[in-house]
Amino acid sequence: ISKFREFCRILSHSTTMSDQIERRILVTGGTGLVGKAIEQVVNSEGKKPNESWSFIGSKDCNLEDEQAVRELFSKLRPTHVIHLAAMVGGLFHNLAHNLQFFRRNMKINDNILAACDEFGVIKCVSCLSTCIFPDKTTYPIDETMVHLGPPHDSNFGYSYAKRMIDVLNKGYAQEKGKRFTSVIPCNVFGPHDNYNLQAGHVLPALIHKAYVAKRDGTPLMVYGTGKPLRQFIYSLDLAKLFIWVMREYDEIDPIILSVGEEDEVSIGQAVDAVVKAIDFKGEIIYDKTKADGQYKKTASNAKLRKYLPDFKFTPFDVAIKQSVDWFVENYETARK
Ligand code: NAP
Ligand code: GFB
Repeated sequence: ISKFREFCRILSHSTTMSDQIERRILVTGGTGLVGKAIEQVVNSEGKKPNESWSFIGSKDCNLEDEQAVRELFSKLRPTHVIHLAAMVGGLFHNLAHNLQFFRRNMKINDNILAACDEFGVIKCVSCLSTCIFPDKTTYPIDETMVHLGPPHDSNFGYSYAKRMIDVLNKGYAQEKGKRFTSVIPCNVFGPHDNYNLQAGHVLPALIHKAYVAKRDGTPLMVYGTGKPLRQFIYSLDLAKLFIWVMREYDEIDPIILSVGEEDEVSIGQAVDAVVKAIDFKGEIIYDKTKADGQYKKTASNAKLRKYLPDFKFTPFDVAIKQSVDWFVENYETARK
């Protein structure tokens, strides 16, 4: 493995050195929160002359269908894949559908990596999540801890399916010499999020609920105690890091893409940030009959900082304001 890694480093360095190698990049999950952020960054930074990008959603191909995936790869012939597509959701969606989260994501992930292998994809970057780490753990969590114990029970289906991506990546490296790797984002938010109140994550749900409460003059209902702690990364910051991983990162082992431990906030602080950004002045009610989920999943971004010591994250309040403004401007067409 170490000789292979050295070879990859040379290959990757030569690739980095001469960015003349043509890259046909397929982004699965390209119509979602993270995919749309990557598309925005790629379009705003200006495309590299040797790169062409395809962003696909489920209408382009149902990635649970093995044959459809092979036909997609045969048509597009990608050299690089950013694999985002998944059944995704917040705490309450996971609590209600652990089996679906496991089965659908296992199918999607196995189909994508098998097609990457069959069609000679040079590099595939898949997406895990900080919520998949062991629930009983020491802090801060780091990349070496993915498999060291069962995940929080609320999302075991999603978590085990995500962990199998790391197992598949190791298998493809060992048996086929493939460069398939993964990143581990903390909670993500930003424009084009999923604002559905049953399936969505906490920040898009709060933004949606605060918008309606302000419009109708009703109280803002927050679930749980507001005490759990989360690290939140702005989707546009994550997008820049994802593009860097695709172009420069050459390890098979995953890398956490998260704000620092010191940027962790409570759900209550997240509520305050949304309320301030949307200028809601009504009553806020915490419904403590609803689940809190995992209390904390504090992750270290030390490995990322070793590679990118100067990367600047958008300040949380600024990112929340931009996300709220996007939702207000796009209320009619937003996913909700
Ligand atoms: P999202 O907004 O829900 O988007 C999901 C994407 O996957 C959409 O483009 C969707 O297509 C596509 N998709 C779902 N099922 C599919 C299928 N059967 N065939 C083809 N495409 C399918 O999700 P996201 O928040 O951007 O998440 C992207 C990745 O980041 C996921 O792997 C997720 O696990 C990971 N992640 C997310 C968070 C977070 O807080 N959001 C945190 C950590 C990791 P349609 O648009 O057609 O439905
Ligand atoms: O983003 P979220 O749904 O998922 O956050 P997790 C759940 C936390 O926010 C809980 C509180 O403490 C909830 O009580 N909360 C308050 C709300 N109001 C609301 C609301 O209206 N909607 C929601 N959804 N929460 C997820 C994992 O965990 O993290 C997923 O289950 C995924 O698999 C995601 O990986 C990144 O952060 O708790």
